[in-house]
Amino acid sequence: MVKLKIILVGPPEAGKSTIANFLSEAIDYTNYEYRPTPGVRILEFDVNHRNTEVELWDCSGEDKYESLWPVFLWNANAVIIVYNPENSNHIMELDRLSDHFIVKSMVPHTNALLVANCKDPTHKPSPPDFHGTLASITHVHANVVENGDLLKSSFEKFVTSISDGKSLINDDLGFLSLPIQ
Ligand SMILES: Nc1nc2c(ncn2[C@@H]2O[C@H](COP(=O)(O)OP(=O)(O)OP(=O)(O)O)[C@@H](O)[C@H]2O)c(=O)[nH]1
Ligand SMILES: [Mg+2]
Repeated sequence: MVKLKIILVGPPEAGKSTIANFLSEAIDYTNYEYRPTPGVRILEFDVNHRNTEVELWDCSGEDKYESLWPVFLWNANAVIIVYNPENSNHIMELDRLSDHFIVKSMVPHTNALLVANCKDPTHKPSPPDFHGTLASITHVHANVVENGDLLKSSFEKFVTSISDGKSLINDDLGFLSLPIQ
């Protein structure tokens, strides 16, 4: 059994909890009133029927929980950054998030995924012109309501690539994902 800790991070109201609920099939993900996640919520579920157990950490995007970022990152195998491409504040936040959760964390770039969560499916903004780390990681567009299948298949592919990579190395190397101070 391969166990993976995957953290979902990103600015407030980006849609992390909606995506976490959808992927884990935990509870209804549609039509719910926005309730900021207090700190973090941990969801456990199997993926791909291939002996992979995912521990998905649905992390709060609020600044007041920033002191918990090292806890979110502790022993993480992978990072998913969610943002709303229609929100310029979210786009401005991305460099800081990738710097902490990818660049300084030593989570390999292959274990990082950038998700543009378009809440309005009729509006397809062109992708921002990313540089550096953000340009080097896989970037997918998502809309759980309109195109959940695509999000689910992207997530499953991502999990498969991480668990394949993990089986090649010592499972106990999770400490490498600690941020460099
Ligand atoms: N229509 C639509 N609404 C969405 C979508 N994704 C998220 N929302 C709505 O956006 C709001 C915020 O979503 P959340 O998933 O709670 O946001 P979050 O990123 O977890 O926010 P924090 O916990 O504060 O960091 C909710 O009202 C959701 O219903 C989507 O794909 N389509
Ligand atoms: Mg949330």
